[in-house]
Amino acid sequence: MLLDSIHSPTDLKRLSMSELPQLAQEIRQFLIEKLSVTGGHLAPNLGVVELTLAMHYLYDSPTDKFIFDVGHQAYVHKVLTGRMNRFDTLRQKDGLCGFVKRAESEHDVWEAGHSSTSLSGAIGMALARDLQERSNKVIAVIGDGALTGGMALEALNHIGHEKRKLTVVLNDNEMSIAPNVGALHNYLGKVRSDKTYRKAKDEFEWLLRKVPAIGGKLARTAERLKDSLKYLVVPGMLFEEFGLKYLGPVDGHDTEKLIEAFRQADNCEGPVLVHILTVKGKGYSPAEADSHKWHGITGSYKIESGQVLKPVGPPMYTEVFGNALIELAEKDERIVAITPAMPGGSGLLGFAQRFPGRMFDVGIAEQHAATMSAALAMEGMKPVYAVYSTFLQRAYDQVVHDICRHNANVIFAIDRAGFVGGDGETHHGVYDIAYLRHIPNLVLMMPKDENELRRMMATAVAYDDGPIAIRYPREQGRGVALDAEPAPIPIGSWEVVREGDYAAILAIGPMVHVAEEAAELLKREGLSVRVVNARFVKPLDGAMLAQLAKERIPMLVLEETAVSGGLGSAILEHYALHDMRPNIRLSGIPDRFIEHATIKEQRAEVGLTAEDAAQQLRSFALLKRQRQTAN
Ligand SMILES: Cc1ncc(C[n+]2csc(CCOP(=O)(O)OP(=O)(O)O)c2C)c(N)n1
Repeated sequence: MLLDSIHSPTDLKRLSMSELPQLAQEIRQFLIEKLSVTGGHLAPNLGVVELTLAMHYLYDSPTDKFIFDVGHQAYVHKVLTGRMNRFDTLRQKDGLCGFVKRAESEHDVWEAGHSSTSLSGAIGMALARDLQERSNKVIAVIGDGALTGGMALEALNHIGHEKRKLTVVLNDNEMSIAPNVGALHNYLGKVRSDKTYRKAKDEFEWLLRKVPAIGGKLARTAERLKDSLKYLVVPGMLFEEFGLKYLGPVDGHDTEKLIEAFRQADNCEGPVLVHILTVKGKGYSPAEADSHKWHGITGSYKIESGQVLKPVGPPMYTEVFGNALIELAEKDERIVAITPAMPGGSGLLGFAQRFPGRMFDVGIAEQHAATMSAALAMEGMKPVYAVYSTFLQRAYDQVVHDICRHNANVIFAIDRAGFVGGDGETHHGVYDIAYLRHIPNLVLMMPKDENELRRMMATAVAYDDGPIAIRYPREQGRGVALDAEPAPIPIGSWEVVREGDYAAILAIGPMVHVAEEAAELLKREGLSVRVVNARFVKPLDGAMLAQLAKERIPMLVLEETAVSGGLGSAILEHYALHDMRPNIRLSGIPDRFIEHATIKEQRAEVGLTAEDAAQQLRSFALLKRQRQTAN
């Protein structure tokens, strides 16, 4: 095995070019085997094996800077930079991160998780290099999906303006997670497939080589002709117009050709875009056949059959949302669904099939999706903007400026609220309460189970007074029965799910059940604890809060969200504004990033378990007894 001898890029450079295809084969086998146990981003990584080999073979990382967009396709890079023996721990607690991670290796120079940041990273590093008069290379790897993100286009615009030396590798596999969409995608398709275009390019380049020999006026005419002809026949002219030299398309599975293209790029002045064509899932037939499914696998799979082992039990919240949306849309023609490149992850594939004309995949464009939703609402539609909590961070200003300020009837379906497990710190949905609850006009709620999710969707559709958001977790439902006709819930109403007068836990989402467990633990110790499902984060249930304060009952707020700016802080503000001073403790996520692990481990890490909650209440109990004794 060649792979056994590779512990660093230096080892790779010792191989001959002709040995690289065998090494590529071994790396593929390695990834297919390792990920069959841990899960992970298999298809994107199988597609970049030769690319990553070529980069490490030719360049000198970490002096030369490799910037991977999203960072989900850096497994091969990790294999080549001494982390092969850690793949059994991929995406697990204290194990190898599923994305680029600076703490792991000096070769990881730029972290991401969210897409379309690599070109900004690349131009920033190129500028720093030039200002410090260094001569290292900067190479950004960006997929055709990530290129549709607004940030990437902003950066491209600036890169062309700055004209600094850097290489953008456009890894074109025609896929985002789902099939890529949009005009840019169509343009790349044309460049990729149009044979006459390619033939014309070859003939034209032959002609160009002849032209400089001609002198005088004729040469100037020829130059002009050259420029106008270029528009017609040079593939990638769009990028040339942006100010980048275009090279390609190059076969992204031919290491020699890739190295040749990179050498050519290095010989150019200024920024170069190398357009490479790859197959997502290359070398593993189930992944090649369905790279959407194999983009990211959460659990394990059987290598032979490609069968992915799914958890048994109740459906995920995502699925309940998707099904309920179809039911609602059958009855209400105003309903349309919007997704920024996540039709599968957001549970919208069924909706897209049932209502193809009412579903809009806008590409990786969270900001555009938000503003477009505002306009749809203002013209009488009921847009349901389905988005992961973490990616909605991108569209904060659009939510404030275009949706809430217009008081537009947009429904936000915010998936992956709370911890997300293996994707880790870049993907947790733990800030949305903090970045949404202070915006005027917005209603924000979270269900305690899948039936309440359906009721909240009915609530949202019936609500015509402005924007309304439902956040729900990345987990299976509770397995509760679903009402045939989900009834809307009065806006701002909380629910007492368990009576008790010794202390109260105010909780949302999955924490309601943690609270119930804690109450059960304490019942055995003779303490009766009330559990409140604080399902509206905004507006809060002012009447219930007043009642709780009046009773002088000690309260614990339990939420799987950043404690700073979360539900607990909203409750404290409410009491402060109403001049009430009840005894409250907050339990949520502390002020630091929480790394990859299982959701259960992440909750345990920050003290969001039933035992932790019970412990907090025991000390309340102690306090109360002390107070009683003192009185
Ligand atoms: C801002 C943001 N939105 C959505 C995602 C989810 N996401 C992760 S990878 C990906 C597709 C990227 O496609 P591409 O850049 O072509 O890379 P490929 O996986 O095909 O290699 C998407 C939509 C994200 N990471 N960041």
